[in-house]
Amino acid sequence: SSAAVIQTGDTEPLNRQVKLGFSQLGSESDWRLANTKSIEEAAKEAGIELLFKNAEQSQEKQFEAVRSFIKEGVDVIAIAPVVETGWEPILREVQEAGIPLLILDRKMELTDQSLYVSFIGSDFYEEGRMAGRFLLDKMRDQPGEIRIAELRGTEGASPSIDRGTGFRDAIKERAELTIYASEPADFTQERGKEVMRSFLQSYGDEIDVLFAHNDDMALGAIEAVEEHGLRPGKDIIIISVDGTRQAFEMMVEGKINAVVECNPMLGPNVMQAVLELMEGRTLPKRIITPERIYTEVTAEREVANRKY
Ligand code: GZL
Repeated sequence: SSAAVIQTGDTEPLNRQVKLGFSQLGSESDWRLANTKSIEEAAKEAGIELLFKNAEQSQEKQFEAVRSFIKEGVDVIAIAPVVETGWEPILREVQEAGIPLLILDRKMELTDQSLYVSFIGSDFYEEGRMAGRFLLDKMRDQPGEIRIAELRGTEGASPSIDRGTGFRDAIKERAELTIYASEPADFTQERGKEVMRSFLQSYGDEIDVLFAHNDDMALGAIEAVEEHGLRPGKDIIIISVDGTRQAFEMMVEGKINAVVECNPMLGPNVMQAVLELMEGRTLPKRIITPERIYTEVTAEREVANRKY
């Protein structure tokens, strides 16, 4: 692939391939697989050499990956952090090595904002709020208490924290909407099924709504609901996040009632940021992809457009 010839800060054009080290957090969901694919394809497209390491949910492995990128002498490092905390020490090593850092997808809890150049990802709080506002509308004509079960994502990950907070802030508007059960299910289909099965065994037919922090857990939960002899999307209203093709297919079948989009296709934004960094340009601190909610009403029209 052609090297990306970049005008660096000084006059000399950089006539070697730009090297990006990317620490990906895992491969737990369809969203994550699409995210990895988007980064790999966009790097190829941009003529950027991608050093890719998958940490399979281990923050320690992410630290090791970052140290290997520093040793390798990459031009830019990008990290999709599995959880929000514990990042300052390794980011200081990156800063001392003089390598610019991009934070992708999930956020880090940092006291020193100079440790990274830009965050490129979604507004998870807004995603949670959109889910909560949909539920307020959906249940407007249903009087009495509405019992909600929640499948949270990876404990300590910003999408889990912020989607939960945004959802709770939105449903505060109606006291009868209560979170009856809430457990982490790690963003995977398998854990979503197991935890939903345990909810149904404990609370049986008292659950009115399921809020799943991602589609993979929602798909697992649908299996558990059907095994329990109930109709997903009817006996239990189901709201999910990501917007994968499978979730849209479930909406067309009436088994999921609404899906909040969370766009995994960060690749083009990331490579644009890398090339601009190499030209010595300054970047915005936050680069957020616009997102919206889709419901069972619009699913039919939209399903064919889904790219992940
Ligand atoms: C959100 C991303 C989440 C997705 C899940 O940006 O971090 O992680 O919602 C994925 O599907 O596992």
